[in-house]
Amino acid sequence: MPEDSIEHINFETISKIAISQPLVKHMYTADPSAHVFNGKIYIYPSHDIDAGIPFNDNGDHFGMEDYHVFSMENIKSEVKDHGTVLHVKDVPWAEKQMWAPDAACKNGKYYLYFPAKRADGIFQIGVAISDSPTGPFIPEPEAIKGSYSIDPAVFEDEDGKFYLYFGGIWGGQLQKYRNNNFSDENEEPNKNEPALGPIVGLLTDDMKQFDESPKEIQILDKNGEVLLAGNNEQRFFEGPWVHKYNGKYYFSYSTGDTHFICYAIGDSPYGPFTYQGKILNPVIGWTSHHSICEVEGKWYLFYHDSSLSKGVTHLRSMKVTEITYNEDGSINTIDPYGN
Ligand code: FUB
Repeated sequence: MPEDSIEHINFETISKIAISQPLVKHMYTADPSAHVFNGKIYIYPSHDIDAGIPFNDNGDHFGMEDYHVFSMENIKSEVKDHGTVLHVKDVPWAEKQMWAPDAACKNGKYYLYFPAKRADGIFQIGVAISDSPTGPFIPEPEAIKGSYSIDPAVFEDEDGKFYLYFGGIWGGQLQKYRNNNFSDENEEPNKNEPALGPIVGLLTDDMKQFDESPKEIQILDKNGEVLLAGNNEQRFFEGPWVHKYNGKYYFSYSTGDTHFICYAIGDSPYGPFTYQGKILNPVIGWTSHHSICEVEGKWYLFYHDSSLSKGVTHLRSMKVTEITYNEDGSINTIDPYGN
């Protein structure tokens, strides 16, 4: 949704028909990664601020500096803000743009994975560690070796292995990489070439490094062909997330410039995943970014929109709504404004 269209939107009407309200209104939050740890819901979002940087396709206006953690006793309860748990000034390798994070719990320790730009303007992914789900998190001195781009998401498989998914094109810089190598000359593929896939790597036992060379994931159409770069309504753009439902791996993601949250299904955490459809139609604001979390036997989509800020793309609010599956495992598409 181009920013210049927002003046035509009646935000009072939008907020009346929106299927859910912001989870918090005292600050702007986005990219909510939700998990149930020890029976309680924890949300790890971006903390949106107005850094005074003009809008551009590189996302420079997303000038976030820190992270807060939020918790809920149950899906209907109040949301508690646990305050700042990590600030960019405390991360030795990072300079700016603390974008979408995620967290994992292993053996009583909590790991916050986050992207940030180094002083040379290149995104990497770091990890910060705590004894509590609500931090504070102590960052490792260096970024994760071999990490790049943005939007880390951690998936714990039933065998106890943890996988780190990441990647985002345009401002997220994924188009600058091929086979894990950076070149400033690399760009997005042509429209009739295979789209760039998200990246996944198994994490080491200590959760601090990759245990293998990260691998590109393929998202296929129903004929088994890799989605093409020109297929903007279906191809991966950013915001990877994996959950498991009835023994299948569901890979969901944002299509960026067409503003959908889509999903694809596979039989392995490495894919390939076959495209299935849309989970969420476009929200107010340019970006769409989500997580999917099971709470007490029901499944929820945590997402964001910019309705509270009246359409300011980099001032977003996290929300939650239930998702429903059909017998065949497909997910019913959600319209955020109830149409
Ligand atoms: O929040 C900054 C960026 O916007 C995220 O990393 C992207 O996924 C998009 O939501």
